[in-house]
Amino acid sequence: MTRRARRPPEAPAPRPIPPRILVLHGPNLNLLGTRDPLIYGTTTLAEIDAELVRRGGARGAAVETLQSNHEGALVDAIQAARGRCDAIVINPGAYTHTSIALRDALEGVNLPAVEVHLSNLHAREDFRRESLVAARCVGQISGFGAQSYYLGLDAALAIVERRRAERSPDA
Ligand code: CA2
Repeated sequence: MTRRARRPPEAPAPRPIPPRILVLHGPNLNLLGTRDPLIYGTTTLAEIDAELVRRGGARGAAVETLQSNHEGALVDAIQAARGRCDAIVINPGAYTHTSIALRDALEGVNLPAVEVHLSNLHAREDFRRESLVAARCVGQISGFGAQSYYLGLDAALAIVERRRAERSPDA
């Protein structure tokens, strides 16, 4: 009787590290759902955050969220994401139109970022048409209400997944 050589048990495929996405909300976005529903909708920030975490989880990603009314706190959060997060989704609120500091922070961490806005910046006052952070983001999503955040998360995850596939095509 011939004996077949026993094949060594295959090593289990390493578990992929879940993508980690940081979602940042700028000043006054904590007021969502309490005022100006015609412009910003009726969904609260807590509801948006919970939905982002849920959608991220369904795609095997960890989503962390932070709202701040302070420019420096947002800069700190962007800097702290370096080496810890894979991408950033950011609604800088009114800092969109004023903040060189946020623009520099995004440039400094070199993470893919997606800019999101609830309202359509191009259908409002002229000063809202300019975004100082846009050039440091992969793209901008504006005008879809809370859905802008969910589209932003989709875009961020697609970018992370594509980059991972490019780095290790056989994984
Ligand atoms: O459309 C957006 O998401 C904005 O980033 C919102 C900012 C505005 O300054 C930007 O031009 C566009 C304002 C956020 C204020 O949010 C509020 C929400 C409810 C009630 C009052 C303010």
